[in-house]
Amino acid sequence: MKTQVVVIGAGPSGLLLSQLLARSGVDVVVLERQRPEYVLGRIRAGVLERGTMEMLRQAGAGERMDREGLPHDGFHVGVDGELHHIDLKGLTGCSVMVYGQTELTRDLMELRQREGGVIHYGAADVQIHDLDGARPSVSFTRHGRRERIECDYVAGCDGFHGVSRRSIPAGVLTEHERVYPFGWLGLLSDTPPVDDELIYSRHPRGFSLCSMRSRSRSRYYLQVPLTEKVEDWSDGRFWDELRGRLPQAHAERLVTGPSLEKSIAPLRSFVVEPMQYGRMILVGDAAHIVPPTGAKGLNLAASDVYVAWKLLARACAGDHDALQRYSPLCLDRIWKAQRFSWWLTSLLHDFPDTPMFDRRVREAELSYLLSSEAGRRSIAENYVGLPFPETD
Ligand code: RFL
Ligand code: PHB
Repeated sequence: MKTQVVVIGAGPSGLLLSQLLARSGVDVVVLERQRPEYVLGRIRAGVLERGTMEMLRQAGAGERMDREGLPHDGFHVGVDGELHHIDLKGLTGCSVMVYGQTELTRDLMELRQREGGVIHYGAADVQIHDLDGARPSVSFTRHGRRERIECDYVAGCDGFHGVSRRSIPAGVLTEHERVYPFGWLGLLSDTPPVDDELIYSRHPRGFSLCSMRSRSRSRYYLQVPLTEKVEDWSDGRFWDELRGRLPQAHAERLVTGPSLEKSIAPLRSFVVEPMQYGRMILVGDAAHIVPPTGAKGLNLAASDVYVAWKLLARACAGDHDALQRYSPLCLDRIWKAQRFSWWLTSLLHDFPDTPMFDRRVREAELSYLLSSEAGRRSIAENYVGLPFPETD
């Protein structure tokens, strides 16, 4: 088998990149380890930046998002029981869209299928060969048979635990990492959201986030120590703890119900440099992870896809040096999003063992920023998303 680009991973990055490349006339094959139902079962991101929305529309996958997504012109920050409003629209002229990653993935999957895209699900033991030569290939096992695809380029879109990053020889990559001493316990329920807008709250008992998927489906998160087990959190315990961290009026009107999903995600900041080796580039979570506080993970994946799409299309048209520009173009925006996600996480979460002086300074920083229009604008600019890199 032969193709121009092999995309490894059919999460949001792999699906969106393959769709855009195919529309630009590039021949693409996608290899995904899991079954489609498994990929759709992962409950993850909920907030899309303007640039991400625009990419989905360009890919021809924006119709249901525009119909069913919930545009949000602002969000709230709760500090010890008091709400502060960040007016995204007023401060930046931009809004964000609440539309679940599951829905976005479903839209892209169906579109790829309708347009005849090749996605091999259940591709086991993917191995990447000859990345530093002119003719790489990717082998995998499917239906008990080993198969091999020759290609010009490989796009590693296989997430943090994927095979692409690990296939780069030792000594080439530098990894930057910060692991946080807590995780997020998430709960999804068919209950109306407690507020029209998202609420990110700081509280002595720990951070909480009230988010949503629709007007009748809510997504809530609680900061929990890494030692917690999801089995120890009955729905009742979750709702009681959330009520305890919300401002009183919200606690009183919180509508509770049985959970549809409950899971704990550890928080991590991670960046690998460079994001390209020979004829392979790393895209999305394969190259970087942010703590979810700034809602940046999926959106960073989308801006990587934008650069990858433009440069791979150019490389496939004969400009073989185009990929050299991928890493520097992406990393500038990635580090700015890393900074914002780390900073918001630091301000809003409770860090055990923090000296009192440091706690008081952090409280003063948050209080200052929320009371200053310049401070709120800085938060808003980062939240709605910094401009995409210029690829021309
Ligand atoms: P994914 O989604 O991990 O997809 C990678 C795909 O690759 C497959 N794969 C392989 N395939 C073949 N061979 C192998 N060896 C393979 N190894 C892996 C996997 O099965 C999978 O299908 O990475 P991608 O596409 O880069 O997308 C990244 C996003 O999923 C991620 O950044 C976001 O979910 C992060 N995130 C959020 N991002 C936002 O922009 N806004 C948010 O509001 C937001 N909230 C969140 C989040 C992530 C969370 N968790 C659980 C980590 C909230 C949470 C709780
Ligand atoms: C979500 O709805 O899952 C969500 C929203 C905003 C975040 C993180 C997660 O910052």
